[in-house]
Amino acid sequence: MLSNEQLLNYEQVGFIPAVDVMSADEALEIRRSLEAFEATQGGQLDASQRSRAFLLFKWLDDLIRDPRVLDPIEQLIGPNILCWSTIFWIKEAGSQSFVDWHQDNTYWGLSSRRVVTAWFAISDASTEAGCMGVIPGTHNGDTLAHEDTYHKNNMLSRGQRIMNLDKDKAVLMPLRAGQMSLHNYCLAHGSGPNVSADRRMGVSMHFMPPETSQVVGSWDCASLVRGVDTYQHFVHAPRPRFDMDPESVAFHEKASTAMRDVLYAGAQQKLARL
Ligand SMILES: O=C(O)CCC(=O)C(=O)O
Repeated sequence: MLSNEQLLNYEQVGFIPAVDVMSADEALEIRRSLEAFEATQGGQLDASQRSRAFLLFKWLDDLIRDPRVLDPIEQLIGPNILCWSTIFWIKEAGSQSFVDWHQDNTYWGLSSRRVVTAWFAISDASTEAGCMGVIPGTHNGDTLAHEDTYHKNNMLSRGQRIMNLDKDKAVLMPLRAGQMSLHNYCLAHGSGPNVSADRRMGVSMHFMPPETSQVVGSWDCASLVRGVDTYQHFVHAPRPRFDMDPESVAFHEKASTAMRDVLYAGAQQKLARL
């Protein structure tokens, strides 16, 4: 559980840097499951498999419902919780991949400013490996101007980045495998390349209160992971009974396409990144 001090600090700075979720051994089991799947298709995940993969992998559906993840989320947004999406962030050892500074509320079409990202470290996300950094307090200000760069190494859909950002106050959030960081999705955040000898493997989970609505896409879905949803603004996603359950895989196609349409709304190019 988060302390009162952590909760107060979250309101002010917009993030909580390192919360223990599980042991490194348990995280390694997750890594093994993911890498076993990657191996079945001869390498890395496809773009569409990066997003909303809780519809593909039972272990990820379990993670978005894990009390060790949800208890802190409940303290931040209340007892009724929808998971809008998950996204894999995998940087290969020595890769130049980076995530430029951005605020997610700019692109996700969600009406709420209270969406929380839990970024879970499947492998160590050290400073060397390109852990995430944040600019404290930016969640409380205006949404900053972004530009689409389509930079080849930027892992974001459009290679977007905040223009004219003062990065002097940036804080890095290194995590050990099995820990998560929490941040408000309006907070400016990003990460550098992975210069370590191991893959940096993480999955972000995006939680919102059910009064949230989708204001860009005409159809959207979410998973009810705790409590009740009296608003029904999102179609509730099915749960996979096992990895690659054909019913939830079929739903994933619609769900990941809908998310992609929202992320690329108004963009000049659609890249195969998400
Ligand atoms: O993995 C990263 O470095 C960035 C992740 C991110 O942008 C997010 O979780 O919203």
